[in-house]
Amino acid sequence: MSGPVDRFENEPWTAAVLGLGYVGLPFAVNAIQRGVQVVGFDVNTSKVESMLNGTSPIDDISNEELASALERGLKVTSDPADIKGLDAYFICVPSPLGRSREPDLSYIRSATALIVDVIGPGALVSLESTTYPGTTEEIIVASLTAGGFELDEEVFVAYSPERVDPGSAFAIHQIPKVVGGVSETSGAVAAAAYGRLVDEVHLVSDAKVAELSKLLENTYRSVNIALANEMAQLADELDVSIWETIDAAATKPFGFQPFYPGPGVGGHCIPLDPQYLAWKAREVGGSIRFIDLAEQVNTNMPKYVVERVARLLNDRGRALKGSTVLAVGLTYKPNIADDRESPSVEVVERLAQRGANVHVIEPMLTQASVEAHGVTAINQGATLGAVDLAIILTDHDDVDYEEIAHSVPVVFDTRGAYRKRALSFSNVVEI
Ligand code: SAJ
Repeated sequence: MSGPVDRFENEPWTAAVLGLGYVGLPFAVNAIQRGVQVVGFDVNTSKVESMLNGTSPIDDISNEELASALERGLKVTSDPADIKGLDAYFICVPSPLGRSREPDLSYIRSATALIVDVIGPGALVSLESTTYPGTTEEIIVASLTAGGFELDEEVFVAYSPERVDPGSAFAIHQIPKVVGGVSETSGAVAAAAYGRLVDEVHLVSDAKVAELSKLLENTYRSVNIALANEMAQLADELDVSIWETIDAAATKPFGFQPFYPGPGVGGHCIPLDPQYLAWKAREVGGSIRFIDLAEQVNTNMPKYVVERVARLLNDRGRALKGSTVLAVGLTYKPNIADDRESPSVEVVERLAQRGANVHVIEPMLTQASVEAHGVTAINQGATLGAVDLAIILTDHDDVDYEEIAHSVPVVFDTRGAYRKRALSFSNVVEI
């Protein structure tokens, strides 16, 4: 009888993917394409229903890709009985923050409890959701052991951080996968399994290394974006272009990665993941001051941007109150339809609260979802004659920036949208 490593490495095996969102569904589709028989599980029955009808719930998987995966054997279900006795279980559920910005592990806990009820001997359980070091052991191992399963004899447990990048040019299998087992044996089994799913596995000595590596990746981004944001404010005081400065520094072919200023930091990774690390640091009495400082700088950007708008209007004899402001882009980054944690939303809500009449061009969202923020959605090509100032908050490709600059007195560009497109207008002011 072959051992578990050999089994996952060389024989056909089945997998459950728990959570069919922006992480789980691409994971499931990739696994099918790599020859693993997958049952996708989600507690959201209407999401499952619409997937069975061929509608993908996320931008990164088209309806055609979903249809092809279903044809190749992908099953999607809300019934735990459908994931009974499979060879591997990949947990891809949300790990949000609670009301006081503490880790909310409730989704991981409920997915684990469900697995304990359906898992059979010899199975691998791998957690993919971003979390603090120690979670895999404290929740997954503890639950399986309490359920009577002996680690490394009857079950194998690992952590492998999701590295999905919404809108990315990289296919899932092209992105190296960090994998850490809760033991050497579990690590070897998990590495064998992931070796079938991706081109490169980076096996580390422990699940905690894998958990911490993901938090380092995203804390690194948060801190460097905050540095860019703070430098932008200083550069404005110095009357120097931060964009030209960054481009100059970026000519250094080593030791510098460019990050850019903006109206703040959105999405479901960068604003949240570092808070998992900050929480754990506080719990163990450590300190990680960069996280708190980066959060202060980044979360202050919407206010800073509104002040710059007020200043620009004031310079033209207009008060913010009563002015008509055109905002371009509400989603948290270009060309994707996701406004979760988007700083652009805070900017337009603050502008409206200060009495501005805010119109929004947002090609990626529906009129209803735009106007839910108390602003007026307008289409490209609408008459802009009454606009006193336009602000570029998210620079989608599908926007006519020249038309905007030709139609309004001043454009406040927080994304370098005109510079990126080699468009030069004297009425465009950069952050
Ligand atoms: N942002 C800036 N300046 C920058 C870069 C980003 O203001 O220089 C802003 C963006 O506008 C956005 C937020 O920060 O509002 C986050 O942007 P992001 O580029 O980090 O994109 P995300 O949130 O989709 O991050 C994901 C992450 N992937 C995972 O967590 C698995 C992150 O680790 C990736 O590095 C990132 O995608 C990526 O590179 O696109």
